[in-house]
Amino acid sequence: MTSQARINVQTRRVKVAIVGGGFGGLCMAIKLREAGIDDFLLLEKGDDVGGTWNHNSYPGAACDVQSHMYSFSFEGNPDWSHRYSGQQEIHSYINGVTEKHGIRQFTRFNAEVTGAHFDDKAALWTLDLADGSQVICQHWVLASGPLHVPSFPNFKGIDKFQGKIIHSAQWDHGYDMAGKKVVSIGTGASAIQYVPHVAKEAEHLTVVQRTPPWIIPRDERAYSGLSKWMFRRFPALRKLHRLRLYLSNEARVVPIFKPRLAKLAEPALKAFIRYQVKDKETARKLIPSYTLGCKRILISNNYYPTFNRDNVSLVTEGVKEIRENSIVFSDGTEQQADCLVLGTGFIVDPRIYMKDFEITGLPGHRLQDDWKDAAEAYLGTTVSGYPNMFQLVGPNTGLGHNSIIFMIESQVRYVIDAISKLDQRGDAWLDVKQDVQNRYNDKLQEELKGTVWQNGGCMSWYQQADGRNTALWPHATFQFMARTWRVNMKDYDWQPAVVPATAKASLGR
Ligand code: N01
Repeated sequence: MTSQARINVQTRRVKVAIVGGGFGGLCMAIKLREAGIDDFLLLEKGDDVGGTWNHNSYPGAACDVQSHMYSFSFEGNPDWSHRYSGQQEIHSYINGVTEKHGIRQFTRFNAEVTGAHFDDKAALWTLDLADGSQVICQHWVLASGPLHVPSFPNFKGIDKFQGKIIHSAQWDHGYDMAGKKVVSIGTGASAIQYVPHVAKEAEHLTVVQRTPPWIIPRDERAYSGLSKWMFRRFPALRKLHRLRLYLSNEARVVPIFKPRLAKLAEPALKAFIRYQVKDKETARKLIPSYTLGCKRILISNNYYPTFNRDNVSLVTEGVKEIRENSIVFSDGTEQQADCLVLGTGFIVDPRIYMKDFEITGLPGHRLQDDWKDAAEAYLGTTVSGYPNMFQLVGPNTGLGHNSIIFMIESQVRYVIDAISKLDQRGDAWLDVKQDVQNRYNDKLQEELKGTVWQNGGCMSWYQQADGRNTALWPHATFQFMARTWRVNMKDYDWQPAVVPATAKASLGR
């Protein structure tokens, strides 16, 4: 069926559709408007903008990148309360930016995309929505983020559990933990933030740790009234502050390539753990055995002291089985539980990475199949065989050392340049050449081999089961900005608006 034949009253036709209303989708919408493109629609699955910062509202949720860096370069906020802001403050920043740029009128909320299909005859994409409607567009931007689908480990017997199960990304604020026995599984970035809060509420909290994270102290300074006034009165000062934060974060890229340098910091951090945790055996269990930086380095001042509380215990045995009202560990011990909190992260299986719906491109291209072994894109933004489809925070654009918003802004600039060039040429679509994409990814994987992520002796969501890292950008962020500054015409096949058979043949498809 062609796109034309599918059009019905519930069909909306736009030049650009954006999927996801987090930082990425919002940035895309703002920059489209600035480029004079108002013919777009932002589709958001939830009932508000914010993406991660709308969904992840667990107690203690906060960002581990400094607020003046974790915000748009073009929308500085002089009023950040602290060096690192909490979820609510970030969410209200996102809402403020949405209002200021009038993006709400372009947004359809509760609009879950369930499929995206390219019609090469019409040179149009059709996005299917859960409510049965469709959006037909020339371009679309997948901005739903890589950490999108919560991971629920398939523990034996979990379906028999009679208590409450809460995932960190789907917190139930109506559930009262007071007087409850809580077992929390996972010790990643999310868990170390909610654990200190749950410990204060629950009668007893058992923290189940498979691999301890490296945690460094958090510089929690509040900005004084004078600082905020200065930032407001003299925006150049705020920009200088941001630049200083950017450069100090950027310097952290060096140990990524020199794991031996990262190791130099480990004795001090081990001493920090022993100093903070009174029980020697617990402190020993909290010390990682892999190189600092191999997994995401976390920041916290209140995680380690939580283990000094009488109502908190640490378990390092694996989960063997879950029963109606308890958890059984691999050493046979059993812990009663009223509530199970899963800080077990997100599914990063390449078949559903960035999306949990079917995407079909040019004939023979289905993203679930093309990404069966590994999620691959060109500059994390375009994928060969999927013309006029762009991704934000796509494969190998994640960071271990600086703000992802810097990467998003670079990608958005690139997408706008691609759309503008296509319009100038009067072409129907652009499609990154397969050999360009292959060469790019081969080189990237080569460069990743020397990094702490591959050689640090750990596994993390950065890696697939075969150890291949398809999540992170292994260079300075300004190098990514330089690479994405402009679209190199030679990297792409450009398809004329009318599709003569000869032109198709010349594309080799
Ligand atoms: O998820 P994770 P997350 N049995 O995948 C454990 C961003 N973020 O939601 O390490 C037992 O990091 C797993 O153990 P192991 C940030 O990019 C940022 O915490 O695999 N345990 C691990 O401890 C971050 O990297 C912020 O051995 C199991 C934990 O669950 C990303 O989101 C805040 C298990 C999962 O940790 C993800 O963080 C929050 C099993 N079957 C998130 N399965 C900030 O900016 C998994 N685990 C602060």
